[in-house]
Amino acid sequence: MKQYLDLEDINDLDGLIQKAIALKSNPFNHQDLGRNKTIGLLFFNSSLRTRLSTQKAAQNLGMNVMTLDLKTDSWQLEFEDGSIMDANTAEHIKEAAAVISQYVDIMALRAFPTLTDKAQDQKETILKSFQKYASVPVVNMESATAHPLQALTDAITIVEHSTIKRPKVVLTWAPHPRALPHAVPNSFAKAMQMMDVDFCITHPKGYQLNPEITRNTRIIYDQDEALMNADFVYAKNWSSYADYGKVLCNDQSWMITSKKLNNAKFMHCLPVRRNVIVSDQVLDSDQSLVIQQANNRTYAAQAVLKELLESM
Ligand code: SN0
Repeated sequence: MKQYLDLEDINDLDGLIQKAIALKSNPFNHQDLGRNKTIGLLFFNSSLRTRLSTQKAAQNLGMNVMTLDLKTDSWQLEFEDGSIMDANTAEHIKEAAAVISQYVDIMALRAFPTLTDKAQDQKETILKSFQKYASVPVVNMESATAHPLQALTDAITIVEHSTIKRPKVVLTWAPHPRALPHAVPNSFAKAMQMMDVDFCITHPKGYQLNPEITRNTRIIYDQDEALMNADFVYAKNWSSYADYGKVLCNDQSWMITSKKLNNAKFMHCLPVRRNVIVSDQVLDSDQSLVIQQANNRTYAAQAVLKELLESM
């Protein structure tokens, strides 16, 4: 593996899931692989799980870790080619990415979407600029349109907790007071399309994800119908894609309750708004996998970093 920008960078998803599960049993087996190698974790946005689990994954492989909060601790970066930099941006991505590449062996980046400029978000300007001007592998820790480390985690969690060969997996939209990105549902949908699962998506009208991502996946507008006989229910809010970045619906009847969940397992990437996205009763029950899911973030990241280190 030469980079991990999106799920397309995975050759064999089933194989990578098994490698991650093996790392979970023996996390310190490859300490020599990362010796004298450094990962740089670069954040434009907040993080809890991604920052700590990626650091832990790197440390498990014997790597050194450096973290930089680009939004508060560094210079404001310019991404436009040919720009006359006489306003707020102090450093061009050309210099920044080249310089950081001399300090690290792998660069990991978090850069959320604007949710106002659809064209810029769809182009993945920030992630792609880092990739273009960096001379080391780049890992996506959630970009404008994708969160592939989360999706790999979700795939691992479903494989670990499946009791049948082809489980039914439902991705359901849930309400939220703020406008949230499409990265998590996009990547989850892509991962499910790569697996042998019975997958469907349910959301209110107006909340269609990018059709290039949902492709042939069944969309069911009636949430009760979609949830029927589900084995895994993955809840997530996202803002409208068509009416870009807008909150069109706040219908609390879309919140996941124990009654709606029935016998299914509950999944969410976290952070989750209690009693908005999902009821306390669900989150506090044995049917919730959110804590186990967050634990798997370490082994998903470790499996990816191991592939990158082995390709150097
Ligand atoms: C992010 C998102 O993409 O939806 C990160 C998820 C891993 N979530 C949020 O921004 C939630 C913030 C909130 O106010 O609840």
